[in-house]
Order: sequence, then C-alpha cells, then structure tokens
Amino acid sequence: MQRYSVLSLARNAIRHHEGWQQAWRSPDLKSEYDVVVIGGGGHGLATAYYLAKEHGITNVAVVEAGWIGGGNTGRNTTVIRSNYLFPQSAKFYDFSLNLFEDLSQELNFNVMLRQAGMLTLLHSRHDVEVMRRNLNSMHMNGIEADWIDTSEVSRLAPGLNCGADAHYPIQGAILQKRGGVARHDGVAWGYARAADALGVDIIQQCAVTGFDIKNGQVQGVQTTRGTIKAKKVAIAVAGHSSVLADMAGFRLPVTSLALQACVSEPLKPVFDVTIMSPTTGVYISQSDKGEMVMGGMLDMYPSYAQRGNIGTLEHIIAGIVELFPNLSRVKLMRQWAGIVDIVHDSSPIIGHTPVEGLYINCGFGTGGFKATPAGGWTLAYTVAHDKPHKLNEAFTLKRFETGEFIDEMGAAGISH
Ligand code: FAD
Ligand code: PYC
Repeated sequence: MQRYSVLSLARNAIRHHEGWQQAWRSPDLKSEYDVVVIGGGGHGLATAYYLAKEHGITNVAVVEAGWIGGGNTGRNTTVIRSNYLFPQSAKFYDFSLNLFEDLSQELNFNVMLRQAGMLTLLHSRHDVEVMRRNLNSMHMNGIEADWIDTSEVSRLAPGLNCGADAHYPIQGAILQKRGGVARHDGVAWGYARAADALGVDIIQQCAVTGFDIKNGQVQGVQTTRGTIKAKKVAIAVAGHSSVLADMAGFRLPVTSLALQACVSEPLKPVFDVTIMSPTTGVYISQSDKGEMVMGGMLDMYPSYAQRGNIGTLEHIIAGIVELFPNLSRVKLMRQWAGIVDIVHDSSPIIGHTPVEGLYINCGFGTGGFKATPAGGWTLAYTVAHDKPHKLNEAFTLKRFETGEFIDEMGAAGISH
C-alpha cells in the first residue's frame, strides 16, 4: 500500500513528477498463464482481481490492445444505479451497487462514489403509468426507489424547467437514492493496482489477433507480442466482442454502435443528482469538477469508429436545453464516443462460449459501467468453477436458444 505525505507530494512536484512509484508493474509477458483475460477495461481488470482474490488463481494475464481503461471504461458518463425491471437484473445490478459501496475500501483506492440519487423524469400520463408499474416491480425485487412529485423534483434539480410551459411538462419522477456516479478511471486503476498486488500481470499495448483451438478446446491466444498458452481464456472487450468471437469461430447476437457524450465548461455546483429523461432521450449530471456531463441516444448505425455524428450531438443538446433552458448559454467543451455492444434484449452475456475453456462477458451496451464489479465477479466465478453463478445463470448465451430473454429495454437508461 502506498501512502503519500504532503512532503512527498512536494518532493515529487520538484522532481517534475518523474519519481512516482508505479501503481502497477509493466511485467514481461510469460509464455503461459492459467488464465488470460482479454481486455483491460473495468470488466477485464475486475475479472482478474476476483480470480486472484476470491479463487486464489493468480497466474493470470490481462492483455490490453491499448491502455487500461482507454475503451468504454474511460469514456462513459459514470452513472450507477440498480433500478431495473426483471428480478434477474435487479439482483445482478443491486449486487454490483453493493460492491461499489465498499469498493474504495476493498481496493484501497478512492473511486469517488457519490450516491446523491438518480432521477428518472416522467413527462406524460403514459410515462407515469408505465413507471408506476416499474416501481412496483422494483419494490417486489427489493430495490428501493420512490415516486416524487414535481415540487420535489424542482428542489433536487434547480434550473430544471418544471413549468407547465415546457414542451414535455414534468409530471414527477422516480428517485433511486442509492444511485449516483463514480470516477470511471478510478475504478479501472483501483482494480488494476489491486490485481497487480495479488500477482496478476497487466500487459498493455498487446492486442489479441487469434486463438489457438484444438478439438474444440482453447489452448491459448496469439497476440501482437507473441503466443500465450492458456487452458482458460476470458473475453471482456465490450464493443469488439463480435471481432473476438469471429476469431474464435462463432457468432454473437451483438451489434456494435457508437454512443457519444459531451461535457460543458465547468460551472459552480448546481445539482448533485443524476437526471435521466427517457422521453427527450437525454441525461445529465454535474461532475465534481463542475462540468455538465451529458449524453443521449445511440448513433443508430453499426460502426467501430470511436466518434459520433453531429446529428446525434445536436439531438442531445436540444434535449438538454429543453430541460435546462439556462444551459443554452454554457459552452460545450468536449465530445467523444465509445463503441458499445448491443444485444436485442438489452441484457448482458456472461458465461461459456461454444469453445471449451473460452468465456465471455459482453452485451452491456450503454449500461455496463455500473456492472463493472458484478461483471468481473461473476465472470471470475464462471471461469474458476467452469459454471455460471446464480447471479449470471440467466445471462448466458443459452437464452438465445431457449428464448428466455430478459427484455430490459425500458430500464436500460439510454434505451438500446
Ligand atoms: P471496455 O472498457 O471498452 O474495455 C474493453 C477493452 O478491450 C478496451 O480497453 C479495448 O482496447 C480492449 N480490446 C478490444 N479488442 C482487443 C483485442 N483484440 N485484444 C486486446 N484488447 C482488446 N454505463 C453505465 O453503467 N453508466 C453510464 O453512465 C454509461 N455511460 C456511457 C457513456 C458512453 C459515451 C459510453 C460509450 C458508454 C457508457 N456506458 C455506461 C457503458 C459502459 O461504458 C460500458 O458498458 C462498460 O464500460 C464496458 O466495460 P468493459 O470493461 O467491458 O469494456
Ligand atoms: O446505464 O444508467 C445508465 C446510463 C446512463 C447513461 C448511459 N448509460
């Protein structure tokens, strides 16, 4: 564990910040591991951490094509919540939220969790009726969430146009008090440092280019830095899942699409809740730095280009200004996109693949940041025991044979 005093901060500043001890090693790649995890995003790093911590499997490599957290983990808008519709999802996402609540202590790394609440705005009688039903299911699934009226919405979100003159007048909202945000880089770095301390090798700038498969059983992976032997391989590459599946000779029910987001210039604190408006298709939160963090719908054509088109960005801004007219005078500072892996029932896939010894975590689409701890935890369990845990047994590829879909389109936040 590293602790830094004010003195050591000053010393490192004088050294132009060149003397810092690295938070994780840059080890040489070994020729063989017990498990190779492909993808150094939050899910891959969490998988490696829980393999080591929960199952004692420490001879593990995480191989990352770029830099850790450089994919969707570092591009998302950090919303965390568990207000899903079906019992399987509610259990899974609430387990993740529970893990998030202890994560800073668990990893000894501040992931800056802020549980100021998550508001889902209701703009019509239809929204109200649908969300009342959803609220009942949440309660039946043990998820705490409340109906709040427009005056309470207005108190929690100063600047939000709650008047009758709004294009889509606000009729109330659902509030999940335990919802909120966490620092996405912190989650990746925290898992990386803790996994490294348990002996996991984190190998950056190492892309997997193929699989060695014999008699239907994985033997290892080919990478841009050579071949690695491993009897167990776990894929956690989000928007590139179909590419990896293709390398291993099977197909996934996944489409890759760009999802974009943007931030404004920093402002003084305005509100601390996260606000989602399914009717206008946009959401907003204010970061600890003061920027308004905003996003909306997917760019609706398949792509691997990590940028979005201007039409979708305009849609996001129009929706935000509709909700917060005062923000029309605020400058937009940055825009970016990530490639998300969309499954048509808006639920993830965590489990076996048709290749023995090859496992996958994908399909989280627009909403997998909140699932980082649970995604890693359940994938690690599945790899270690060669069978899914109760929490992910409904989320395997089997449901595409049996038709037991878990349609979370309405609860996926940004619908997909
Ligand atoms: P990633 O972080 O993408 O990691 C996968 C890694 O695999 C990448 O680093 C990539 O370089 C690597 N990789 C790919 N191919 C290879 C290869 N051949 N060899 C080696 N490595 C490879 N979710 C929420 O819950 N809340 C939100 O508010 C939210 N907002 C979002 C906003 C945006 C703009 C975007 C794009 C996504 C958002 N999401 C949100 C979704 C969330 O970001 C993802 O579901 C989640 O981060 C996926 O994590 P991951 O670790 O699976 O993938
Ligand atoms: O899943 O809550 C979510 C989300 C918010 C913004 C993008 N995804």
